Amino acid sequence: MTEVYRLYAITHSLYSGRARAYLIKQGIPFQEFSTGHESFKAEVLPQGKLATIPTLVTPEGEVIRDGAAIIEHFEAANGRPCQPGGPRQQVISALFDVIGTDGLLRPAMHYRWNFPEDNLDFVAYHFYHSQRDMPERQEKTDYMMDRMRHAAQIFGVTEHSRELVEALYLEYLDALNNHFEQHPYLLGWRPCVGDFGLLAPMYAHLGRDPYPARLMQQRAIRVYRWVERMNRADQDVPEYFDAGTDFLPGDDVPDSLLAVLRVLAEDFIPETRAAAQCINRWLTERQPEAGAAAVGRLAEPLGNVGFELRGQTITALAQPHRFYLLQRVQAVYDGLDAAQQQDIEAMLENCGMADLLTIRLDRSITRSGNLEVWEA
Ligand SMILES: N[C@@H](CCC(=O)N[C@@H](CS)C(=O)NCC(=O)O)C(=O)O
Repeated sequence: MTEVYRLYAITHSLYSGRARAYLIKQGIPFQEFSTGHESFKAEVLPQGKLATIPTLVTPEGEVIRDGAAIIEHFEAANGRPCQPGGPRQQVISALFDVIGTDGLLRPAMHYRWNFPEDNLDFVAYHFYHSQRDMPERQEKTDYMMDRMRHAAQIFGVTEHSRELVEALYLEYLDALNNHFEQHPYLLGWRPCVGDFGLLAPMYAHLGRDPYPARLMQQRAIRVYRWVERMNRADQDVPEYFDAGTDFLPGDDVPDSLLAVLRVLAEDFIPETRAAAQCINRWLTERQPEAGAAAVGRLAEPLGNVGFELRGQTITALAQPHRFYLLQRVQAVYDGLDAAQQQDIEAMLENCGMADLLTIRLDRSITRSGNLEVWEA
């Protein structure tokens, strides 16, 4: 009998889209439940620790909370099918994973919450149906929606910055569309871990809510097709001739992808730099114990940071999660010999991302018992 995994997730959730697509692409049988399902609170939450989605339950009953951890579970067990072999492609894949899960929250939140005429009914339907069927269902729905609406501001979208957030998003969308002209996935003919990370904001919010989905369909057809493709089990590349099956040969990273990163670097680099300074200051002052929660609702909020973007100041929450995933980019680089490191530095210089190799927290983050925690 086939063993079926249980994926606690919901259609409109940003992080759920990343794990779901991975399961689909890897042919892993699963059934999806919302956190409104009775079993979530009773059976899953005690082991998952936080009520976040996605959370996976294996056929043996093991609970894995967090999209990155779900993907890592299968990657480690199955010979890393979504990790390219060469260091250049490995760095790029890990980099898109961080940017997708943490670097595109501003446009994702803006295009969901700031176009209520187009989006509100659609979004409300989904929030309502992710709540348990109890008398306070509507109240809880309103509370969750208000919380997420507020998140847009916390991540830095205000009346003052919205034009800039849109301008940057459209430039990124055009560059990504251009990349997909030659390649169906980021690094060639199959998805890497970075494709799944990038899908997080590009599916539920930017590729599915009515206003941004229409924008994507009309302005960036190839990006829209990639979003569809990422949610299909087959390779789904009929519009490409001479399709291959693997990552690009020779550890090649196409210029078209570096052009995408060049746009993304404009806010990702100054925001990461400012967040690292803020979190390092906090670490010095607070000296959290080894094993204390670093990420999630159990962790203390660490503060807001301001950074400059095209002559404007954006204020956003400093989030350790970005650095948890950035550690993976840095680990690939740290494990290389001097010549290979120079090659990576040159590639990242070329797209404005080189500073990511040196922007580091004073303490590392690891996972323990389904939580991200500070190391000693
Ligand atoms: N680092 C986690 C983040 C998961 C997360 O924050 N998920 C959101 C939904 S997209 C959530 O469950 N939010 C509910 C809450 O924080 O109460 C992951 O990558 O899975």
